Amino acid sequence: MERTFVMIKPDGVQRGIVGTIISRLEAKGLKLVAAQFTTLSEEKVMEHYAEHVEKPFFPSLKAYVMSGPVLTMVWEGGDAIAIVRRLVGATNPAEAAPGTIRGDMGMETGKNVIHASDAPESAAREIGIHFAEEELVTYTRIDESVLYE
Ligand code: IDP
Repeated sequence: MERTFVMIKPDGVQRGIVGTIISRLEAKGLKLVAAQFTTLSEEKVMEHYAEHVEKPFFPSLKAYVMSGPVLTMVWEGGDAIAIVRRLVGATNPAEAAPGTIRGDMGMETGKNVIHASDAPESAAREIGIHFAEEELVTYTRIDESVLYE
């Protein structure tokens, strides 16, 4: 089982599509193991997006993700990191495939609705930034015995 960090960004919250996005992840078979509705501090944004701090778009990215509340979550499942990235779609919603969250629900890179970890190392790092170990809940979903071979 893998865990991945997912964040519904302020535009997703403002547009009232939090429930739709969660439904897609739940319906896929992924298990929600942590969630927090919060506004990101500057410190957390700098840490989370450390690889982008020097990029020209960073000031607008920082303003965007701090512009309102976000829903931070951890989802668990077999191959969860790659599966969630595929469900989320390409960074630019204008080019993201139909059927993906960004492809179906966004218009531009600067307002692309959702974040999801891109690799095991970034998932572990991002979960550690946003959650304490004891906030990750361990439980069995009742459909797990029919979801997996
Ligand atoms: P990802 O979110 O699909 O993993 P990254 O390249 O890691 O994409 O970029 C992180 C976030 O930074 C993007 O989701 C988007 O919000 C923002 N971003 C990336 N490139 C640009 C850009 O060229 N203009 C504006 N925002 C950008």
